[in-house]
Amino acid sequence: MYRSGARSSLNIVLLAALETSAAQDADFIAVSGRLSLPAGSTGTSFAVRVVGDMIDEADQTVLLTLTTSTPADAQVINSPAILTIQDNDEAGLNLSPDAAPLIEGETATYQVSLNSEPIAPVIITLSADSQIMVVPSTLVFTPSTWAVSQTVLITALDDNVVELPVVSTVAHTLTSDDPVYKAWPSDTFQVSIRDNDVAVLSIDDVILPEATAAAT
Ligand SMILES: [Ca+2]
Ligand SMILES: [Ca+2]
Ligand SMILES: [Ca+2]
Ligand SMILES: [Ca+2]
Repeated sequence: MYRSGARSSLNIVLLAALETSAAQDADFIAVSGRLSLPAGSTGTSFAVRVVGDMIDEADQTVLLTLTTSTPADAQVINSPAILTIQDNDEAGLNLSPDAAPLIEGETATYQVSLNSEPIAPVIITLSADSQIMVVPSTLVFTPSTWAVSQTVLITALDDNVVELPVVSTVAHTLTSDDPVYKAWPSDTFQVSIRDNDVAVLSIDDVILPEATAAAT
């Protein structure tokens, strides 16, 4: 904006226009009021408060509109201006720890939580191969419990088969109506399993008669 008169007084009105993706009060605090632009000044400022959240979302925009109370005294240009609210949240699955070494028969636990607030419940289905038992098989995180860690118990199954060390995985498959978590790829917990079985070889006692010399 610029001033052309000896003294101007501008009304400032903040609008959330149709193309705006931000929501008043949830994403920003609307502001309106009167700014004075005294003679000799080249500019002034006003503050817009942006509301922080924990939701991973696209950047959002708000249109800032200036109007003058005395149109003949000043001309407003570049209105509306676009305020872009940059998102600073990142969705993700937290596995802590994300791997464990186990000997057959041993158990371990790890913690699971989400890294950002979902807008719908997130259901995580856990699945493992035949070397591991995992409990529970399902975890549910809601918009109010997403940050509260849940515990998973894993057991390396104890068989009687002599095996080489193997790396098994617990897969975490997400389903949700939340657009970010809905498309989230499966994360895995890795388990390095060592065998506890020993190969046993035995040889039986044997009785053999002396070899008989052939008569001549
Ligand atoms: Ca945030
Ligand atoms: Ca956010
Ligand atoms: Ca075993
Ligand atoms: Ca075994």
